[in-house]
Amino acid sequence: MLKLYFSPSTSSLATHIALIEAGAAFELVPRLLSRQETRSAEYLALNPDGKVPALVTAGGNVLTEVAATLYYIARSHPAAGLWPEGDLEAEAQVISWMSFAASSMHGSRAKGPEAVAAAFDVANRKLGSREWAIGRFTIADIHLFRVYWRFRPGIEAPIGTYPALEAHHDRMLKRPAVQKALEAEKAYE
Ligand SMILES: N[C@@H](CCC(=O)N[C@@H](CS)C(=O)NCC(=O)O)C(=O)O
Repeated sequence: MLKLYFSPSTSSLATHIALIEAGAAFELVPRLLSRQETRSAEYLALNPDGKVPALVTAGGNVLTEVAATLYYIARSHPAAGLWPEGDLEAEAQVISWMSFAASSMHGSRAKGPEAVAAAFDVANRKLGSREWAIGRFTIADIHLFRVYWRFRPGIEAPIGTYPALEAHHDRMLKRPAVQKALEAEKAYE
């Protein structure tokens, strides 16, 4: 069984959502940031970077970085259709979106609210009129949603500033897997 080391409402939420979307069998292992549990010797032995998520795969390997965990889950559960297998252009677009979410979007927080707003503006324009990041639902949407959902309350922008992102966010919140993951993580806050 897959094992997800997580802390509620953090980057690991994306992996948690993907596991549920995929219908994977998994165990949740809390390592709370609020208690600095990711800084323990035990956790650092698992992930020297001291960050969540960390996913223990079916092969017993520890996988870190949101994008890698989402890729692993999507590819190991093909029936869920979270990865556009065999469509090279679409596969590359998913990687492009996840790289953007992990670097430009997630990385913007350390630079302050103006940088977050600038990254949101780019994401909003990239998304445009599409319902999902690459046109159909994939792991790119899970990654994009998690970063926007978490960082949006930290910036002062009236409703309507990022219409495409806001609509994407609302669409994601309607997904049972997203609701289930958010509900499950509440118990650890
Ligand atoms: N690049 C990493 C970022 C993961 C990350 O920043 N995780 C944060 C929570 S959102 C964390 O565990 N921080 C703990 C720390 O820095 O001590 C990824 O994509 O997984």
